[in-house]
Amino acid sequence: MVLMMIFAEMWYTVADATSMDVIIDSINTYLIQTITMFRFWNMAYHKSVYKKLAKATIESPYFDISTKSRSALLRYWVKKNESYLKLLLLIGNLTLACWFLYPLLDDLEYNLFITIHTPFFYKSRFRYVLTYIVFWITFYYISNFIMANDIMMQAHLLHLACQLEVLSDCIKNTVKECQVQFQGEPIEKLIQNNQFVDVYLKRLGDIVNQHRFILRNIGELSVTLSTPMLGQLMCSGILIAFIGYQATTTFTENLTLGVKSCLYLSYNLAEFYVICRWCEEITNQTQAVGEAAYFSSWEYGLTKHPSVKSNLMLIIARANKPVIFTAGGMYNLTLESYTKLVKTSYSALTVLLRFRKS
Ligand SMILES: *[C@@H]1O[C@H](CO)[C@@H](O)[C@H](O)[C@H]1NC(C)=O
Ligand SMILES: *[C@@H]1O[C@H](CO)[C@@H](O)[C@H](O)[C@H]1NC(C)=O
Ligand SMILES: CC(=O)N[C@H]1CO[C@H](CO)[C@@H](O)[C@@H]1O
Repeated sequence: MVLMMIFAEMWYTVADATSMDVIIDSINTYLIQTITMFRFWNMAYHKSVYKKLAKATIESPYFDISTKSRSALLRYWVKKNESYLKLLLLIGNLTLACWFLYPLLDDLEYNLFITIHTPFFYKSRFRYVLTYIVFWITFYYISNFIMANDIMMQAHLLHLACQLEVLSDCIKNTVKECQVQFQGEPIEKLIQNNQFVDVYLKRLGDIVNQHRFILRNIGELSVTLSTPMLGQLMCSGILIAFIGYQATTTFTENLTLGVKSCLYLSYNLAEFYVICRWCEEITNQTQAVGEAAYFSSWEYGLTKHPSVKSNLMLIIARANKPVIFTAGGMYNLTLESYTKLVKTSYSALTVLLRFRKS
């Protein structure tokens, strides 16, 4: 359905478009659909990776949220996920509402909300209503497909950030939590106790396993995401410039169309922001794991056991090289690149506006 829609929209651009504004308008619609299709295909192609990621939080035996502070961490991330999900859905649906309304509110007769080539004549009252409803259902479905894709992407990234933060908390509190089983005897005494050292080592081993497991998942995800994110970056750049252009040129003439453009612009800005923000968060969290290992109370003399030392060193060494998500290996997905992208798009927008004036 999406492909048919994109095809019909491109047909319109090639065959019927009359001005630059119309061409830009149609590019705005099919660019976002194309990149979503590409991302969806990529996700379907790497289904096994995403399946593993989806199960990683609940099915990992070492994902330990037994303490109050760690279940609070989990709740924090659940809440974050929910609020960003609501934000994206809100902006998306407001955009759609304006999108569907503007052809009904302006003074043109029988115009549709997308620039599309129809192989039949629809400019009579009955046919127009029918065509409008069919396109409305199709377009609404496709738009929700786009939003669902973005939300799924965010959920995958948030899970990883949450797992990493929980792991950091586990590492920081390892000694304290092992102490509990020994009625809170002072640590200076406990390090002489072989039973305690065994308990501690077992726990540390679990943590090392969980760390390796999470890092492997992140590595696989970042490999599968690299190409789609490069596409997303380019599309977002073009879309932000073009929609910004549309918003500035139409706002004074057709208010609903102007509002629609502004909302659509916000959606695109928010979508890419969410991706960059959570990718950076994961990068930061992978680093934080190393710091947590440093603050894990090793200084009481636990490191005189060689395997404690090597396990801690392993964690720190792995955390020393933070995972950075990239778009095609060329751009780091961080908030800094996001700012750069928005700035570039803004420059392109001013060029477009100057071009229009002359
Ligand atoms: C990641 O860490 C850097 C440097 O400490 C900080 O400036 C940035 O705000 C952090 N990013 C997020 C998303 O927390
Ligand atoms: C991406 O981040 C790494 C590590 O911080 C840095 O070495 C590299 O230059 C960055 N790449 C770009 C394109 O900014
Ligand atoms: C794209 C579109 O609907 N443009 C209309 C905006 O409003 C002016 C005047 O109200 C119309 O002439 C345009 O066709």
